[in-house]
Amino acid sequence: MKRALLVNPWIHDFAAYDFWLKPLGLLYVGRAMEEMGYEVVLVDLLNRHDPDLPRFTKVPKDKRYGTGKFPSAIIEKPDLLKFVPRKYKRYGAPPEYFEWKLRDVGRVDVIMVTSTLSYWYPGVWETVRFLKERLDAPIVLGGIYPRLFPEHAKKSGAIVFEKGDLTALPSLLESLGLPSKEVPRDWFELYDPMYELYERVGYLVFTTTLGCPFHCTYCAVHRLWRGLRKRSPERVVDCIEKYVELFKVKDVAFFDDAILADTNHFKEILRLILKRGIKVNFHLPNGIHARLIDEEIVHLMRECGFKTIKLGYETTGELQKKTGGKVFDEDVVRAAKILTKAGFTHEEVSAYILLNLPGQSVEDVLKAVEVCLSEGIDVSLNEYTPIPGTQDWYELTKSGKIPPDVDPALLNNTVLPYWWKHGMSAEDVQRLKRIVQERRLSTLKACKGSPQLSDRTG
Ligand code: B12
Ligand code: SF4
Repeated sequence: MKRALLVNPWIHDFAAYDFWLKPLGLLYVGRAMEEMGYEVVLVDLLNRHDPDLPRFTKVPKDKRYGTGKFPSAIIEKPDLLKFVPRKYKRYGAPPEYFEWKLRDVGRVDVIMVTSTLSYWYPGVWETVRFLKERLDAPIVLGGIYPRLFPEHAKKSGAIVFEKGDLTALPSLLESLGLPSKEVPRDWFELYDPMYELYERVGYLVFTTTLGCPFHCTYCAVHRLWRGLRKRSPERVVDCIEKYVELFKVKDVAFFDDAILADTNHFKEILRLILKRGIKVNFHLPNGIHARLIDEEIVHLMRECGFKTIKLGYETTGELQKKTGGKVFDEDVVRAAKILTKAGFTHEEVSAYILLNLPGQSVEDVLKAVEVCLSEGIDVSLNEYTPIPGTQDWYELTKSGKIPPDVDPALLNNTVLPYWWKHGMSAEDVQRLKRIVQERRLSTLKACKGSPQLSDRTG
C-alpha cells in the first residue's frame, strides 16, 4: 500500500496565536488520499495538544476554550524583514520533535504540505527544506498560499497544487506516477475531514459551506471558491457528533466564510445540534454577516451554547459602500441589539474592525469602535493586508501603490505599516490601538467583567 504523509507546517511571524487553527483543507486532502487507497499519516507541527509534544518543549497552557499560545523560538529574520523592529519567531513544535516524528513515520511515497496565510511562506519553505533533507519522496504544496501566489510558491522547491477543488488532485498524482482515483465532484458533501489522524486535539473545527456570495473589495474569497457550496445539515451534524464523541472535546469552531449566507441552512444545523443534544461550546471566529442575523438564529445559537461570535463590521463611513456594502452601521447596531437582548455579553460578541484599509481614516476606525461599545459589544482590530485577486489589489497595483511582484512576506499585516507609504504608519497603528484599548477598558469595565483582548492574531 502506498503511503502519504500530510504536514501542517511551521509559522514564521512576529506574532501568532492558536485561535482554533486546524489545517482543515489538509484533513480533506487526507480523506481524498485514503479514498484513493493510500495509508495516510499526519505530522501537525501546530497541534499544541499532541501528547508527545511536552517531551520536546514547554507547551503553554490553554487559555479560553482550547485556544492558546504556540510553543515558539526566536529565529533570525529573513533579510527583507530585518527593518522590522520586532522579534521574529518560529511558532509550533521544535525541530527535534519533527525529526523524531519523521523517524517514526518511516518510508512514504508522497508528502503533502498545506499552507494558510501567504505571508507565512517562510515557515512553509523551512518545512519543505527540512522534509527534503530527510525524506526521499515528492513534496506537494497546496492551500491558500499557492492558490494566491502560485509562481512564488514554486520557488519553495515543492510541486505546487494551484487549485482549490480536490477533483484536480488525481491528475496531479498521475503526473507524479502515483496511483489515483477520481475524486467525486460532491466531495464536500461526502467527505468528513480526517480528524482520526490525530491522537489528541483540544478542539475541533468544521465548515458547513465553502465560498461566499458577497464581493468585498479587500477579500479573496471569490478567487478561492466559486459560488456557495453547502454541506447538508444532517452530514454536518453527524460529522460534529462523531468527532466530538471520539475526542471528547468541549469546543467546536466553524471556519465558514459566510455561515449565514443561507440562514435556513444554518438554522437547520442549529436545530439538529439541539435535537441530538450535542453539548459543547461553539465558536464563530470568522466574521459573520450582521445584516443576516435574526432573532430566531440568535435564540438557537444561545440554546446551542455559542460562546464566541464575531461580526464582520470592518469600517464605518464612505468606505462601507465603496468596499462592497456588505454591512452598514445600522446592521451592526440591529445585530448587537438582538444579540444582547438574547443575553449574549461583550465577552461573547465582538465586531472585527479592519485597520489601515486603503482610504480609511483614523476617524472611521474610532467611530466604528464607538458604535460597538455603545451597543454593549466588544471590538477586535485587524490590520489590513492586500491580497492578490481582490479588487483592492487590482487598484493598488494599477496605481503603482503596491508593486505587483511584491514579496508576500512584506504584506504581513504587522509588517505593512513599517514600509507602506500609502496607509497608516507603524506609529499611527500603535497609537490607534492604544486609544481603542483605553476606550474598551473604560467602557467595558463600566459594564462589569474583565474584557479579554481578542484580536485575531492574538
Ligand atoms: C478560517 C479562516 C481564518 C481563521 C483561521 C484559519 C487558519 N487555519 O489559519 C481565522 C478566523 C483565525 C482567520 C484569521 C485571519 N485570516 Co483567514 N481565513 C479563513 C478562511 C475563511 C478559511 C480557511 C479554510 O480553512 N478554508 C477551508 C479549507 C477546506 O480550504 P483550504 O485550506 O484552501 O483547503 C483546500 C485547498 O486549498 C486544498 N489544499 C489545502 N491544503 C492542501 C495541501 C495539498 C498538498 C493539496 C494537494 C491541496 C491542499 O484542499 C482543500 C480542499 O479543497 C479563509 C478564506 C477561505 N475561504 O479559504 C480566510 C483567509 C485565509 N484569511 C485571510 C486573512 C487575511 C486573515 C487575517 C490576516 C485577517 C486579518 N486581516 O486580520 C487573519 C489573521 C490570522 C492569523 N494571523 O492568525 C485571507 C488570506 C490572505 C493571504 N494573503 O493569505 C483569506 C484567504 C480570506 C480573505 N480575507 O481573503 N482566518
Ligand atoms: S469579507 Fe466576508 S462577506 Fe465579504 S466577500 Fe469576504 S467572506 Fe464574503
